[in-house]
Amino acid sequence: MTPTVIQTAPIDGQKPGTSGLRKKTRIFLQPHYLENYVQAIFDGIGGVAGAHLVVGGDGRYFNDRAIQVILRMAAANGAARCTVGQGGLLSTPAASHLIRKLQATGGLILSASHNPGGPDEDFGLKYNGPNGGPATEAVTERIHARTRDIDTYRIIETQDIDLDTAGETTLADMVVAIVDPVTDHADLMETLFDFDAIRALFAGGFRMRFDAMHAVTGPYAREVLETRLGAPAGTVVNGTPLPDFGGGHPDPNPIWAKDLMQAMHGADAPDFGAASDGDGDRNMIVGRHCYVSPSDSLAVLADLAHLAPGYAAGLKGVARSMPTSCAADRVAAAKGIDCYETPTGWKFFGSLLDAGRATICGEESAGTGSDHVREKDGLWAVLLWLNILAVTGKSVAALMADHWARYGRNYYSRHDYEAVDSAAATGLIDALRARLPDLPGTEAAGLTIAAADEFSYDDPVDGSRATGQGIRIGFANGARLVFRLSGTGTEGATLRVYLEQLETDPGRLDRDPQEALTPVIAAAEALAGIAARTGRTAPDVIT
Ligand code: G16
Repeated sequence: MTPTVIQTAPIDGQKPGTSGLRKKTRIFLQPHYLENYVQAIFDGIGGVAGAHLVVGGDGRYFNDRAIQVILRMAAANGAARCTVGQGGLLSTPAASHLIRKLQATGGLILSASHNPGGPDEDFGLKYNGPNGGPATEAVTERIHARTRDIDTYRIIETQDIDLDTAGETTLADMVVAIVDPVTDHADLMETLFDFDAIRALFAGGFRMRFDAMHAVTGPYAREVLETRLGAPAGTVVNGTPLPDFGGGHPDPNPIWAKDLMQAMHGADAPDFGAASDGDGDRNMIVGRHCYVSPSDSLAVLADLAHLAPGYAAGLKGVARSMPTSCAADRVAAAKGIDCYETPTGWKFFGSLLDAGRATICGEESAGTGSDHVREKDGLWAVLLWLNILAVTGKSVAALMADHWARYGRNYYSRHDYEAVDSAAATGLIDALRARLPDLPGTEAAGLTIAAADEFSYDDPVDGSRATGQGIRIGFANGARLVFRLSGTGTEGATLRVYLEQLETDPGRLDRDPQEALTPVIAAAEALAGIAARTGRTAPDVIT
């Protein structure tokens, strides 16, 4: 089979965002769109001659077709081997693990994460490097640069590969290995957690509901929770991956995982609830009548991870993205370990994990993970929680009360304004930026501003610098406000406003977060003029 060289031309807008290229599916379906981007990835990483690539995705609409194209292009570009998840499925953490385990060159992961799927919804593609983590900024920039001067791509014209049958086949000179996507990841989980203790928990009548949201984690969760840990059949709900996620948003938060929230707040609520997203890297944790915010989850896991065998030696350090609440910082301080503050994007944790500076990382956007892979890992977070619940014998609510009593509570919320006019959103951020030097010492809605800056990050390991990573406003009373534009949306701009208020008064640790944050919400409006600039008087999503 001789590779065909197809003439093409650059297509505007192929700039990767926070996590690879995410666009409306119909944009990806345009002639040459996918092919241009795949060739730009191959060229941007210096070619794939002789390479071993891991390929898989979250099963959304176009996943299977795109994989066929990627395989034919990999073969045409001289790759030696592609390892593909059976049925084209690989959760993002499972792909990260496979890259590391097989010492592959890297991987192509097809997902738009928590965004809905279907011909009129979203699609995405990202490249992960040899450490199993998302491409660094430098690699991403090379890929983007290549999209801007691309003139040809290489592809083999042949029949489709059977993605559903495990085993090896060839495509021109390239070996294609179709592998069970679940087993390796489940085996890795067994090395980290006390499966006997969790098994005993379930055997004792502990009840759990895991909502896989019709996305990729269903088979992983069934294997681990129901088959290996003995949770009753039916513990995993919505466990079959569907191309359109059953018409929902596979976004594990109280808004989109409403059924789970209702079940966990009902009269006969299970002891523990969890959900994961489209590609299995995000998680939501909820106890009986007790939602745990992602920032609090990170802090509790950092505090109690030593109760799991894989972390018994303690943590080397903790890292969180800048907008994530500062709850983990106080845990790190109490333990005498470093806490790193990075820009939004899991790619920024990679160098800290590789260098052994951080063991656990987390983000307000429902991602937590550790150095076992180089991605966030939804099922990992759920299992660490289960391990902690099994060892302590406490409920989620009791653990949270203990945590806040010891460390204080960072009331936290994120307000999202979606599909905002891009110019209006950029104007809002620009106006705030211009005022930063004058803000300290002034008041916003009665709160005194102590500090104001735009976040920049100097990676302590590789020295790379990332600028323009969000506007930070710190208040004298311990409150904090962050404004940033999302890098994962596919329509207009998404303005994210992150709100935080530290509370240490023991009598005020059990308030409704939105109520506790009312003064900070007012300060955000006073400072940014959100309603006037965007025409929106309320956020679209509050998490
Ligand atoms: C990605 C990144 C995360 C980031 C999230 C939201 O997650 O890996 O680090 O926190 O997007 O980013 P933004 O605020 O720019 O929309 P995922 O789960 O979507 O791959």
